[in-house]
Amino acid sequence: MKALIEVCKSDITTLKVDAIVNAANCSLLGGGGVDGAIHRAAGPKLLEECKTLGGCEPGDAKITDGYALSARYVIHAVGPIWQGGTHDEESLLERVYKRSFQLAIEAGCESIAFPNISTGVYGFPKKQAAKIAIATTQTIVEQVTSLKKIFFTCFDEENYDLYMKLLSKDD
Ligand code: AR6
Repeated sequence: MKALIEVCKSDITTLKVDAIVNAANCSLLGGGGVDGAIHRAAGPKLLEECKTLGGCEPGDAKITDGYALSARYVIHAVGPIWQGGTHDEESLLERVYKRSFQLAIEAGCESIAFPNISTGVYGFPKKQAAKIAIATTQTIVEQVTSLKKIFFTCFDEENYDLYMKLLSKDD
């Protein structure tokens, strides 16, 4: 059966899923936004493991334990910084979603929750980012049967409305 795609408006750190995705930076050593919230909720052991990973390139992701989180794993995904759209930002965003799915599938995850990667501090236009996130996810859902539930966790109203609209169009 195909995985269900759900949109929710919540703090991603509270979700009981196999993996939550973090919108991280290249250092993987924490930051603000969702990254800060995940590190606070997971506790200091998460940073200890992140220190062993040697950073991460934009468009790539790395997986760790979830420690004090309800989620078993955290997938640290480094989205592109928006630079006007001329620096391969769209394909890097697509790649970071694909790579996150790949890591989740390899780890045997059935459920995964994404934040709206790159749409905060990194300044990626929200509608464009939502379209890429949804299209990439729909391709994965067609190809992979091991995933059961995929959550788009929208923290702000604008992203929530965008995802609800874009996903209802496909019904
Ligand atoms: N749960 C779910 N979504 C959240 C939460 C939360 N607790 N907190 C914020 N968001 P951002 P980026 C949403 O800035 O743009 C960090 O400092 C937020 O509303 O966290 O990829 C990293 O270390 C927005 O829609 O990530 C990097 O340096 C989305 O998460 C940099 O920010 C992403 O916003 C990455 O920037």
